[in-house]
Amino acid sequence: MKPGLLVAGELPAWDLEALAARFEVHLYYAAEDKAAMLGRHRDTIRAIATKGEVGADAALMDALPKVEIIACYGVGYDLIDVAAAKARGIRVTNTPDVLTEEVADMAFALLLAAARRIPAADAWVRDGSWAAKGPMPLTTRVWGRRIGIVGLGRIGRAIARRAEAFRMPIAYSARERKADAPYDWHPTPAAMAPHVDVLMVSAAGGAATRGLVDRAAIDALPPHAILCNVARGTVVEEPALLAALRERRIAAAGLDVFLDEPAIDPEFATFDHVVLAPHAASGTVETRRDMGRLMRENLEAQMDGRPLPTPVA
Ligand code: 8YV
Repeated sequence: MKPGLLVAGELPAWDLEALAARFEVHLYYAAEDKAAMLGRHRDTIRAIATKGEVGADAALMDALPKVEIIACYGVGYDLIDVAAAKARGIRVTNTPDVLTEEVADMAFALLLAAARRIPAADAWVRDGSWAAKGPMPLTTRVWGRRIGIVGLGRIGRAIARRAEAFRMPIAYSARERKADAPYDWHPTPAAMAPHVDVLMVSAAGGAATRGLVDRAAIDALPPHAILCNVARGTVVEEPALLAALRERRIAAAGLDVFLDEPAIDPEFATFDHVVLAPHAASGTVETRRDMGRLMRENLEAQMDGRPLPTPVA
């Protein structure tokens, strides 16, 4: 008999098909009566597949006492209660590295789109403004501007590599100076903000970074600054960001993540100086296939009693 797998968040069909070869798959996200599903398969579900935006809490773990592993489809596992998992002897894995370059690409896509007003440019051509009114209003430069990266982890470093190619002076904020990073260090985003033209948020989510980019940081940005976030909505103090955008105290923003997803604060959509994306930074076919493969490798390794490829706990 195949072990049971609870799929907590929606996955592509190619992953579900591959998982079905090894597991009895239970689509929790699609179940109308979730409690009934948990009750029915309480003794056979040995693994949970979840996603960054879905996570897994202690109550779910308690409902499935045979679970040995929670595999996250994503690098960020801030919504998985890792302490609760550890206390129950449940392993936790994520999908690092395979999405790093993709997220860094999106960070720059949002930055370029916000600075060069790509959505407005596209509209200018489509709606006939070009022919009717002439050239669109001038935009602002990205290359050579000073970038400050909040969180110099894997993704932050991939963003920094791109920034080097754009000949941008690079700074980063982190609790500790990183001996191997040849960039200017600041202990907090607020300390870094006055010295940058672009504030790029790429820190891990979770309790430790909640509101890290706080009102002080946002208020310390120069008025021509562009803020981009490809991390988690929780990392930025959203009311302060909204106020800065509303009062035009910063020039623009490029945002892939928000405090409330997918029902984001509707005010974001009223700004013409903001470019929005639906938490899609890792969302290419190529990277999602790699993420799915790595998640499956973790699940299968646990079932086979082999070492886990990418454990976090
Ligand atoms: C999502 C992410 O998990 O990796 C992360 O931390 O935020 C994303 O890759 C992705 O949307 C999959 O659900």
